[in-house]
Amino acid sequence: MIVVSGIQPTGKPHLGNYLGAIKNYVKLQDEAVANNGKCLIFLADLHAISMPHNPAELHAATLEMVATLVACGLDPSKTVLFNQAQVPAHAELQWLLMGTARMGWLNRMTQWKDKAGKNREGQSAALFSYPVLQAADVLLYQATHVPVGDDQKQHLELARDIAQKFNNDFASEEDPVFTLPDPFIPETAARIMSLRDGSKKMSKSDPSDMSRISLTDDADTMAQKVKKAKTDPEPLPSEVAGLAERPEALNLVSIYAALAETTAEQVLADHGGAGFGQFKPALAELMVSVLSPIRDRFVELKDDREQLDAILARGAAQAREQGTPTLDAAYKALGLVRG
Ligand code: AQP
Repeated sequence: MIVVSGIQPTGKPHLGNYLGAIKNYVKLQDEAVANNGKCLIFLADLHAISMPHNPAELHAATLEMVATLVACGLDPSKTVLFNQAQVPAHAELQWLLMGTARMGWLNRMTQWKDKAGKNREGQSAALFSYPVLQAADVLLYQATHVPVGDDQKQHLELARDIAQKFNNDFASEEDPVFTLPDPFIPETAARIMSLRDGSKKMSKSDPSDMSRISLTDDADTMAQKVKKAKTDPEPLPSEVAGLAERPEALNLVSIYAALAETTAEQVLADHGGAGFGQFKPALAELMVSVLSPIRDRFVELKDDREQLDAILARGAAQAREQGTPTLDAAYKALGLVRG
């Protein structure tokens, strides 16, 4: 069992990142330890430069993200926690895979289409080839389990296609260079939506801070955001089918279910018939009880620069060692001569 996943230090991590991905990092970290496996979680700082960015903010956000992940329960003695920029093998393997990835495959990626919008010509080449770096990130360590939110499913399928084609073209079925990774997507909360618009996913880059719950928000801010969340005038139905045309109501019920570690059916069995005037305070109370301890740990850790740097340096050294055999095998399979 080799667990690998990453998160971009492009802003403050939010409830969607937590319920869709980070919670599963922690769960799989413990399973990996119990099964003599490995867990590697990285800050995707190389991905972060695919969009316009401020270098000083990227550095600060990278350290904040480490503090957040540790506050959420990632334990650097169990998980290899590092940033991509300290492990050059990620960028090297991306280049080696660029000969295998097809333009048509990348052109079909919905994240590329969404982020580029109508201005494709004006986007960075890094944004277009972003999924190839993602493939390198997981293939480098022979990942078996990749905990991600639903929005990353397509990129992981692409990583499998790249691995399969590379193995077919340059290796053999008996002795493949890469393992085909499987996504690990939560059943509830695989895609948490914006609090302002139930058709858009909650995102760090949304210009409205009211659209997301940041893991660093204090209790009052969280309660305010839940109170102001967009809803409709109807009371909650008693069955999930009743949420079909109500994306904002479905989102709040899903958030409640994921935080309470129960199902949407159970939430509606308990709260069906309630209006949002009743349901929102209950949701805010639950959210604060789950997220406040994370925020408290984050506040303790965030200014301990020495500890955060040490975590990243140690993790990077382990990751460099771990990735070497696969990188060597990829160079060799391609017939590239190295020293
Ligand atoms: N709304 C979401 N619901 C569930 N899971 C989510 N993830 C992101 N948003 C949601 C999952 O969080 C992990 C880390 O994501 P990321 O930061 O690497 O990239 P992202 O998907 O691009 O996240 P954002 O917040 O939308 O960032 P920006 O705005 O910078 O692009 C991934 O596993 C992702 O699935």
